[in-house]
Amino acid sequence: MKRALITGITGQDGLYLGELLTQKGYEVFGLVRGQNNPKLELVHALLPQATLVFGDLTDLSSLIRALGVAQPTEVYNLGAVSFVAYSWENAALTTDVTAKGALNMLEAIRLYEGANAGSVRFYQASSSEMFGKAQEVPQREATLLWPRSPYGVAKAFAHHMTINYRESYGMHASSGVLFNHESPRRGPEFVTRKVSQAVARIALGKQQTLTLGNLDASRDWGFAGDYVEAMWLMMQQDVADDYVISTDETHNLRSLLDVAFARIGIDDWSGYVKQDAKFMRPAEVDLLVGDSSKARAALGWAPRVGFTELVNMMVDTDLTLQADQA
Ligand code: NDP
Ligand code: GDR
Repeated sequence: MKRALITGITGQDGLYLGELLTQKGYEVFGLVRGQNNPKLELVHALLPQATLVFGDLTDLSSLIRALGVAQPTEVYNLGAVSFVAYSWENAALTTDVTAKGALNMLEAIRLYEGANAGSVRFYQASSSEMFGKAQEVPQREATLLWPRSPYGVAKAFAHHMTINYRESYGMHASSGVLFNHESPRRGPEFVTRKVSQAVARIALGKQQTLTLGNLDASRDWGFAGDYVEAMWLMMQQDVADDYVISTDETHNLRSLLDVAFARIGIDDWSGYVKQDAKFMRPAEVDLLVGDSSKARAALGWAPRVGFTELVNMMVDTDLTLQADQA
């Protein structure tokens, strides 16, 4: 039986990946931080067979211990401070968790593997935020990294460190450069979920308006359920490598609003949406769109859920959730 250790199992991707690996017959272990993590109940409900190990990416000894408990064949490093806007206000913490945390996990695996380099396959959750001030459109594996946020810088460090451990120690370490992926499980701080929640509340008469930042931001938005399959596929390759994962389509925030409001029968959303400078970022990543042709050819991966279907799925789920709440 294959055994997988997932850091960040309480997050959006950790939950989908845990479900996928359980369906594939894996024994799943999840690293959970904090002595009383509020998301534990959710993990127990969705992943009843998973074994949870307490630890923190900033604590190397806890990672060594987690490897000893899980004895994994695959490690998926999804844990991070992942909210870009927050990373300016917490740059050192972001560096400790998102950058140095990845190094800690690589180092823990190197020590755990000993003479058996490559016996544990490692996945690093890299990000399109590393492309930042995009040096070419669309962005592919070879595009120069130019991160524009402390989060992007931290992810670039972790990405290069993953490649470095592969090249220096022969580790089976892959980096998935994933573009934005969303779902009804997305944290409410991210813009897609902020919109789907607000639109649902407006439909139910619970909220009047929605306040956003830069409406011209464009993203390549896919469905998280599709993207965890790409992570798994990378880990099944004999040779570790790096892959861009994206839909290869870009949409701006205005078209996200068009689709979300249309779902509740509103064609002109201008009276419902306000802008506030507090949601603008010190440096913006204006246009991100991926070129995932390498992954499509080498892994046989392709996204299944399109943009409109994704937004509708999120609005529909929030309509149900909001209707259930008093
Ligand atoms: P989430 O924000 O939903 O989840 C982040 C996870 O990291 C949570 O489980 C959180 O646990 C955990 N975590 C935070 N700090 C620590 C720490 N010190 N030690 C251990 N775990 C910690 O992110 P997603 O699921 O959306 O993303 C998964 C990964 O993929 C992240 O690394 C993200 O940066 C990256 N990524 C995401 C993309 C996306 O569009 N979703 C695109 C590209 C990359 P806790 O419950 O304790 O808070
Ligand atoms: P992002 O996602 O920064 O791309 O990072 P987010 O949804 O936060 O922002 C997307 C774009 O929307 C603009 N925007 C707003 N964003 C938020 N959160 N709130 C607002 O009110 C708002 N108004 C406009 C932003 O300026 C931005 O341009 C996500 C995270 O999951 C990262 O961890 C991951 O690495 C990248 O995606 C790929």
